[in-house]
Amino acid sequence: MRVIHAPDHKKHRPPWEYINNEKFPHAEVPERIEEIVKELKANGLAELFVAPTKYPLKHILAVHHKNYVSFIKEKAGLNKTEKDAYYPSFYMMDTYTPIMKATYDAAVEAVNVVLTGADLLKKERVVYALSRPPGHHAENNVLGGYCYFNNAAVAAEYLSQKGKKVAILDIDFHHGNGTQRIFFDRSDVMYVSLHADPAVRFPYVSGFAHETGIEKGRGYNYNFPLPVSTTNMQYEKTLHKALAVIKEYKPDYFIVSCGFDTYEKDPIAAMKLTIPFYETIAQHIMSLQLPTLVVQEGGYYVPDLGKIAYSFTKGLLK
Ligand code: OKP
Ligand code: ZN
Repeated sequence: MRVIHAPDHKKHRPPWEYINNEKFPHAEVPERIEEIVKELKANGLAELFVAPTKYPLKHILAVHHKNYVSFIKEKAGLNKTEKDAYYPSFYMMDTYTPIMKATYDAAVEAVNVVLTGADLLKKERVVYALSRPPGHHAENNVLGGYCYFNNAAVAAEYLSQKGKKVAILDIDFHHGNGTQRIFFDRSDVMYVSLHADPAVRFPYVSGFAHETGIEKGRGYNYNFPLPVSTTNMQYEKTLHKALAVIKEYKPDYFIVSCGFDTYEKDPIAAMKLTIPFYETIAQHIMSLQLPTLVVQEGGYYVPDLGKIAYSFTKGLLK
């Protein structure tokens, strides 16, 4: 196993999110990732860490529209200090996802983190990519939900070349509308997601069970909306169903969009999963015995993020 981590994300620090015109301190802070790094290293896993290598922009452009990519680069450049925030006027789905001076570089680096992880799957059965900012809400030309470039989607597109099949399991509390949308018409990348019922939770507009794909992608998209206050036991039952679907698909690669905002103390979510249960989730994931790339998405209760990630990692290492 390898853990991929890079420093540039720390300069990307969105100050506020606006929810119904009200201003809240932003939940997606650099300390999230640094807390995970600290705890994994404190538990003797420091030697697993590797820095990412740089990849050409073409991998991002395979998933995102070129005007959208240059929009983020250009708007980031308009900010004079690291505290300036640009709330975009278009290419946006919400008021939670400002472009900061460091956003473009951080988002590019997050993609480098996951692509480095993808390449390491040649020799590792599992790789944990500590990507930040997260990615699963970003569509081809839409940013939102704290996401700019869809890290998991770029990795999936990269790994799906040469006729390979990729399955993405999204276990973040929120539905990954971006990932779903990007692969909705494709059969070579399957998207399977467990998340809080979008009728009442972000992103509201997608993640319903009847969304099963279109054209060639019909039957290759699975949504498992769950009650907002789902417990370990309920979650595990649905996880079994989701993994059965993936097993039957027989993918060559397995990407896990891994959010820890299903945790019982998460400040922006409401499920009831406990720290030891993340080890169980990871064990179930590893039971498929596929080359597995874990891509960090959300998770906002910073004081326990390290413990959650360590619990999850123990399951990956079993
Ligand atoms: C990003 B990821 C909370 C409002 C919703 C946006 C949530 C983005 C989640 N009261 N804020 O999927 O973890
Ligand atoms: Zn989330």
